[in-house]
Amino acid sequence: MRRMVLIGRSECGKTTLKQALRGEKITYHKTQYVSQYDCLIDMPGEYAENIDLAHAIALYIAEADVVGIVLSATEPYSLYPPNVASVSNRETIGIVTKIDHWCADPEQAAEWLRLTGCEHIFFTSSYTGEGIEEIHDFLKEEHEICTVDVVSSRIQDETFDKPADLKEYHLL
Ligand SMILES: Nc1nc2c(ncn2[C@@H]2O[C@H](COP(=O)(O)OP(=O)(O)O)[C@@H](O)[C@H]2O)c(=O)[nH]1
Ligand SMILES: [Mg+2]
Repeated sequence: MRRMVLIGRSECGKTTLKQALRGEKITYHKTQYVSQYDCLIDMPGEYAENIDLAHAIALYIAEADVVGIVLSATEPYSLYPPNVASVSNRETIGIVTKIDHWCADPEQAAEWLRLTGCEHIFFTSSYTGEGIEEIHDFLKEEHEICTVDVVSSRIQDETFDKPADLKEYHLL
């Protein structure tokens, strides 16, 4: 899975989305610090709301493969300046959250996210699970991941179970 950093104001649904993406039980948890060692980097909304903290967002973008700009479908306004997605050199996607909410206006949120420069928009509800699979598919690695286990079992097979083919390794 590619590493994604979630950016968005407090209460827009980042932590709940993270729980849904990880298949965890949905429980309210106020984010107090950045989970930078995780595959999903979640940060307190204050980082997006406070200019002094906002500078630190660049550090976490550098740690990630994908930037997820999160906006709730219930928002009456957008926090993001136009074309802000272009300041990052990572692939940037827009994530509309809370589409199940009774006062949700997903298209309005998507329009604001398109203005930031996001071309790919995901419509999600962490409560109903809508859109979660699409994000999983998007974050999937394109190539096979070679874990230490895979490498060591291949070495075992090739070196110990049969004599090494020296021609194949261009040693003859
Ligand atoms: N209706 C609805 N509410 C949600 C959804 N996701 C989050 N919430 C609620 O929105 C509030 C803030 O969510 P949270 O994930 O803590 O936001 P964060 O501050 O961005 O991490 C909580 O009360 C959640 O239960 C959703 O998909 N649908
Ligand atoms: Mg949070």
